Parts: sequence; C-alpha cells; structure tokens
Amino acid sequence: MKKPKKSFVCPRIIVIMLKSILDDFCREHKVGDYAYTEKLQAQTYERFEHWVQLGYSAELKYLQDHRKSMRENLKKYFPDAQSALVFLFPYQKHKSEKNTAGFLSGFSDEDYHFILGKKLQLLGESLQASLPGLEFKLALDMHPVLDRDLAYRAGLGFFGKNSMLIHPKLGSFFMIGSLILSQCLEHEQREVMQEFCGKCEACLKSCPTQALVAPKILDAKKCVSYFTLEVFKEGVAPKGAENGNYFLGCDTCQDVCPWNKKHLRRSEQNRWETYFSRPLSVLIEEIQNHSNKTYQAFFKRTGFERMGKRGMLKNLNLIQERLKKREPRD
Ligand code: B12
Ligand code: SF4
Ligand code: SF4
Repeated sequence: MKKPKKSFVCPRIIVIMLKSILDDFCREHKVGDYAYTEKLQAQTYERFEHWVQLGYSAELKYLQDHRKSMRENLKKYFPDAQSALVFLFPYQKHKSEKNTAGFLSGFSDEDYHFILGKKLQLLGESLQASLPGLEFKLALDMHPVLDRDLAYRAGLGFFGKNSMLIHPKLGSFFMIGSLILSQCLEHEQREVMQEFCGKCEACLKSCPTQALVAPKILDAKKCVSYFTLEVFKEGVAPKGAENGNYFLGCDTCQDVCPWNKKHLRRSEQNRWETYFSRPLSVLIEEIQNHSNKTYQAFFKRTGFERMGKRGMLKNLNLIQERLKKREPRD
C-alpha cells in the first residue's frame, strides 16, 4: 500500500505566513509599532527592585509579593518562554477640560485590558495554527512582567525622564501588550534605543505633586494617577494634587512632553468624556444613587469598574472640595 505523502512546509513559507499574519494584525488593530525579541532577562530589574525597596511602590502589593521576582526574567512567568512579540497600541489622546487620562477612554468605551487582551489572544491562536506546538502567554499590564523593559529591550523606545516608554514616532500615548512565545521565530531583532530627553525637564517641572523625584523615578505615593486609580477608598490626596488637572488617572507629565506634542489633538468627545463633562454635582448625585451593584453594572468592562463606587466618589468629592475652596467668599 502506498504511504500517504507527508506534507512538507518549507520554513521560508512559514516566515512569509507569519509576516502576513503580523502585518494583517497590525493593520486591522491599528498597532503603532511592534518588535520581536529573544531577550528574556529584564535589563532594568535591579532598578525596579531598588525602587520597591525605597517604598516608591506604595501599597501596590503585586509589585512586592512573590510576583516581584517573577518580573526578572520571562521564564519565571512562563518557563517555556523563548521569545516575545511586543506591540504598541496607541490611544487617541483627546484634550478636554474635565480631564480623565487618555488610556481610560482611548480604546472606545471598554477597558483596554479586555479589548487588547482579546486581540492578543486571537493573534496567539492564529500563530498556533501556523506553528504546531506553539504555546504562548499574554503580558498586558496585570501580568508579572516589566512591560516597559520588555518593549525597551525589543528596541521600541527609550525611558523618558517621566519614566514613560517613549517611541520616537508615536510619543508615549500607547499601551504595551505582548505575546510571550515558547518558540523562536525567524524575525529580525532591533537594537536597544538611546535616551533622547537631552536637557529637557518639562515633565519633572510640570508634575503637580513632584512625584517624579528624580529623572525616571516616580514615587507612586505622591502620584495623582496612583491616588485616583489605585486607592479605592477615602484617603489623603498627595500634596499639590489640588493644582492638577486630572481626576481619573493623570497625563500631565506626558502632555508637556515634546515627543507627544503632535499626538495631542482636539477631537470629538467619546461616550465617557461626554459623561464626565456634565456638572460635578449631577455626577456625584447620580453615582451616589447607584448601589455598589448597579455601579458595577453601569461601568462594566470599563476602566472605571475597578475603582468601585467608593473610589470614584472619593475622586469626585475631592474636586468638589477643591472647587469650593477656589470660590470667592463674600
Ligand atoms: C505600577 C504601575 C503604575 C504605578 C507606578 C508607575 C511607575 N512609573 O512605575 C502608577 C499607578 C503610578 C502608574 C501610573 C501610570 N501608568 Co502604569 N503601570 C504600572 C505597571 C503595572 C508596573 C510598572 C512598574 O513595574 N513600575 C516599577 C518602576 C520601577 O518602573 P518604571 O517607573 O517604569 O521605572 C523603570 C525606568 O525608570 C527604568 N530606569 C530607571 N533609571 C534608568 C536609567 C537607565 C539608564 C535606563 C535605561 C532605565 C532606567 O528602570 C525602571 C524599571 O524598569 C505597568 C504594567 C507592567 N506590568 O509593567 C503599568 C504601565 C507602566 N503604566 C502605564 C500607563 C499608561 C500609566 C499612566 C500613563 C496611566 C495614567 N494616565 O494615569 C501613568 C503614568 C505615570 C508615569 N509617569 O509613570 C503603561 C505605560 C506605557 C508607556 N508608554 O510607558 C504600562 C506599561 C501599562 C501597559 N502595559 O501599557 N502605573
Ligand atoms: S502621572 Fe501626574 S502626578 Fe504622576 S508623575 Fe506624572 S504628572 Fe506627576
Ligand atoms: S518632557 Fe522632556 S524630559 Fe520629560 S520625558 Fe519628555 S523629553 Fe524627556
């Protein structure tokens, strides 16, 4: 009996197929840039460890417990890791008076973790179809990976003095999402990028709370972003927060960055910006009228779900107090 012919796929064909899968993905999902790396070891892990030791990670337990050392090497998170594909997802940066940080509403109405997570998952699955035996894991913010370091060592940008990863063409208004792969690909690898801040210190000077305690070093305890997005109950706002423009997240140290100037534009408000542009008293009353359950249902799958009703009211009440203080007295 004749043996069935083994189908043989020449590696060159695989290379072409992978390239076309990746190109389609980037086009379809408006990826700003992507790169491939086989560097599994984080290059700035010691700086991160030192930062935690100095107490700059505030109450962010996931940076302090057993998940801390997992960030040193991709193998500690995914033992089969051999390489990674790192993607930059730019978000539209709207300029509005009532400021919520761009990443919260920049990916249509949903929390970026859902939207980008789904996209990366599907990409991983289509790579599996071309590369038998491929396993992968996602790295998207909440996974124990130093995302900026991974993008940095993949050659996608440099660390600015505001500690953001800055891409020379895209600036810093993007989220980083990666696929960690159990195989190496035939793909070019880029050089690590030099820093291009020069003498500029605009971010250090503009931070309302002086949370950037030195170039590239942020003290989360003083940061408006931390206080408004990571503290879910009433608390004392960092000194100077009353001079800031933001009440959910903070983009000040990016707004002033020359690498971002061309990416700031006035454009139509999206759903959440319109929602938060209403008078403060109306917003507070409406949110107070929610039970915890209806709050969760109303903000389901958005960047505002996680902070809960209590955390949201904490931020809104703070601006209200601030505005009251500014009102002229009789
Ligand atoms: C914890 C955290 C926070 C904390 C602490 C921020 C911080 N700077 O660490 C808080 C809540 C304050 C925060 C705020 C924001 N965050 Co945040 N956050 C994270 C998270 C989960 C971990 C970051 C971390 O490990 N920090 C540890 C410190 C030590 O890292 P680092 O500040 O980046 O410091 C590095 C450099 O400074 C470098 N370094 C220091 N000195 C030197 C010297 C040289 C020569 C070199 C080469 C490097 C170097 O080494 C350090 C270690 O890697 C990551 C997701 C992830 N899994 O990585 C997202 C992440 C960093 N956040 C992100 C975003 C978008 C934000 C906000 C813009 C959100 C907002 N608008 O409110 C702000 C930005 C504030 C800022 N200026 O950093 C993005 C950043 C994208 C980008 N372009 O860089 C990330 C990567 C999420 C993602 N997957 O896209 N965040
Ligand atoms: S996010 Fe805001 S508070 Fe935090 S370091 Fe930047 S400017 Fe300062
Ligand atoms: S504002 Fe200036 S110093 Fe800060 S990150 Fe941008 S270029 Fe660097």
